[in-house]
Amino acid sequence: MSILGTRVVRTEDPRLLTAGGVYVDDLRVPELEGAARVTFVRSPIAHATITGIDVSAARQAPGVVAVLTVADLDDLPPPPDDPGMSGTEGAPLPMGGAWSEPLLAVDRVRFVGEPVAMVITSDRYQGEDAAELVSVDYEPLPAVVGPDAAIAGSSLLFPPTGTNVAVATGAPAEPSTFADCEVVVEHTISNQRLAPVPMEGRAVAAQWADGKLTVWASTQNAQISRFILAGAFGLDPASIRVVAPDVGGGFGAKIGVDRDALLVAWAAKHTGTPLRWAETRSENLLAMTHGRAQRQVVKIGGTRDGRILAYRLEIVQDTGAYPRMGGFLPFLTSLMAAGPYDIAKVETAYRVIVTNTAPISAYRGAGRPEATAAIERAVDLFAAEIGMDPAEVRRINLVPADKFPYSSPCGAVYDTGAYVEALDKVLAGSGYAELRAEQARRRQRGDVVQLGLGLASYVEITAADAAGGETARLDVHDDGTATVYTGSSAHGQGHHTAWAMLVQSELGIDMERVTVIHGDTDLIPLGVGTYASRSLQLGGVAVQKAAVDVKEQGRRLAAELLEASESDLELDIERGTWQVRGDPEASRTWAQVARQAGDAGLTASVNYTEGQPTFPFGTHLAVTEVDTETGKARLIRHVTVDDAGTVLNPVLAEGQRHGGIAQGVAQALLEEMVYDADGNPVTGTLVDYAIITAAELPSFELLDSETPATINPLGAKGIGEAGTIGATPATQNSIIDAVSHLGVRHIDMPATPERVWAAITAARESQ
Ligand code: SMO
Repeated sequence: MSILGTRVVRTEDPRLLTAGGVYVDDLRVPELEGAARVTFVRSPIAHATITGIDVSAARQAPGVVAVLTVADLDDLPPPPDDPGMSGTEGAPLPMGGAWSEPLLAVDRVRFVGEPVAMVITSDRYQGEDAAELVSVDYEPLPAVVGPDAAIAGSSLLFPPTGTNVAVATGAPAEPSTFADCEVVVEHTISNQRLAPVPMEGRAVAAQWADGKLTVWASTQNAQISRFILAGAFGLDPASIRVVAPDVGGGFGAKIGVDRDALLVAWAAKHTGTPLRWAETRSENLLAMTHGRAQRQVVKIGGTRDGRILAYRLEIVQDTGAYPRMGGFLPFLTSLMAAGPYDIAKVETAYRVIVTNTAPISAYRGAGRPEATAAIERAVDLFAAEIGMDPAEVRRINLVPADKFPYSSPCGAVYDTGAYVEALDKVLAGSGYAELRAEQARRRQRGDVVQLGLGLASYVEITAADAAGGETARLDVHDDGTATVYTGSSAHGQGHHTAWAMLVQSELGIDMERVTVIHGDTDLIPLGVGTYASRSLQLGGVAVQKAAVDVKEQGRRLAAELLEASESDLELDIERGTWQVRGDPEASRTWAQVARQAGDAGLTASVNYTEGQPTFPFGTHLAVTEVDTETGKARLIRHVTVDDAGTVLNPVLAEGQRHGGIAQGVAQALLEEMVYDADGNPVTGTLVDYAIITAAELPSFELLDSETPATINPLGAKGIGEAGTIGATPATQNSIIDAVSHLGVRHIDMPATPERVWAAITAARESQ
């Protein structure tokens, strides 16, 4: 029996759970012997001109090696454009040029947390003290916070551009779009700003020796990081080595390396000292990128019997102080705007604005959760307006199974799907009808604690940049062990388990005898890394193809050893041996076959570029109890189908769903990165920024569904982001549903007790 599809426990865990991982700040390598510490001096003001920086006192402080400002940057080439994902064709990217981000603030700061100077000290604590002595003269400017202030433009972040709107694109509202609709509903909704909060914050170490730069970074992509560093320093990539050791989560915010990491690498050259930097939790909340941050206007229309005919989504994407990948997110939101529904007319339009807040970039789903949140709210608003059960409205409008591949009006081609089946499975698996009956009883009795049912059906694009490909090399050694070198980059997902399973299933080499290496550009110069739920469908396929290649080489070598014809040979997968068909007595092991390969070695390299995006889908049902007197909402059940094609290892897939659901529920219930009107972050610690814990969550009820992708030989789609995408609107919809009989139609996220209570009170007062 093949190991594929079986519940193999993570081989990573014994080490991570006992000895612990080795993260950047744990590294004790000879190259970093005597490394000094970097401390950033960051702007305490959201928007100001800098009229002077005095570092003289700081330079005299104990342990100080150097204090650097922009004046010291003269040995650097001009700043690079956005260090992010390469832009998908058609997306206007407002990066670089007039909007470009200096490495250190030049004469203006644009968000609280922006790096203004760097203090290099022997010990970390000395850096904290010396940084306090750097005196910066700020002349405050009016801060731009939120869409209205940005669009009004009375204060500009980049005065030469004449505007805070970096991009405006899309379809103008066409009145005829909604002409055939009997019912039209419109609403403005907030997809609030979130902080990624990886357990390990950003961390970088850098060393220059003999003209070669080595950077250890907590990153999702060593190879992309190398590319960014090469661009920033005008270096040949061959003279840079990037190593990603254990990485404690990324969620999109660790794609490549950012400006702070570039500064550490540059300062290591400037000072001639190996350097380390690991941010504090406060720095992480202030100055790592944030995610989401869209204001959306949804307009949905259709017939009274539940058919949706038209949908329009207008987005204002806040991209923070500098247009990094945030400028690209609404392109993905627009691409997936129609969701899993067959809607005749769909229009999208968006603006990208700059504000005096931390830059926005990818965060678990990066643009697609925002699309799902918008249309799932719109569908519920439409259902409430026509008085139909939201499950029924979804069933009527979901793309039916016989329409795949389905060309959405937004330009995406959904590969395979069984959307109605996913919905029906969740309704049956949750006992939806009985839950509705219980809800009716509580309403009838006028219970204080009401029950809410929230659905979200979704489809998302994964591996949107599949054409970028992914690499794998597989070596089989003379002792019968094997090594995989993967361009994918593990940071919690379980790649080492998954890739070893692929080798075992193809070659019969036990996965305990397979070593997986990732994240070192000296060993793996070519690769892309892990984001956009791309790993298995690209990197995994590359590993499998390398294994198939090795197998064919093995067949030839075994034929030589057994003096038989290749066509008579077979590989016994259970034993991992080659034999003449029907003659297991005369067999050769992988060790013998590898030795036969001689000096050339038994090895195969693959750069898999034939992949295409895939479209996972599913339905989530959230069940909440809402206390109508206090406004407190509690999630009591969460039932999901998340169909990501053929599952390689249910343990890994379920782990991704668990984490994703928790993060998705967190957006609906708890999390928001808040700035006041002056651009001061007011959720700058984990006391104010409420991340979710197990105490707020029920056990998830995960239902199985596998509709294979047809584009790749593993049948795999992405699973990393799906849970987050479905869970957020399902939870939000359930809270609103719990109080909809009181007249509530919408509550913005996070649905805090205060917001829920205010919505109930406002609805009661207007009746
Ligand atoms: S938000 Mo992801 O790492 O594409």
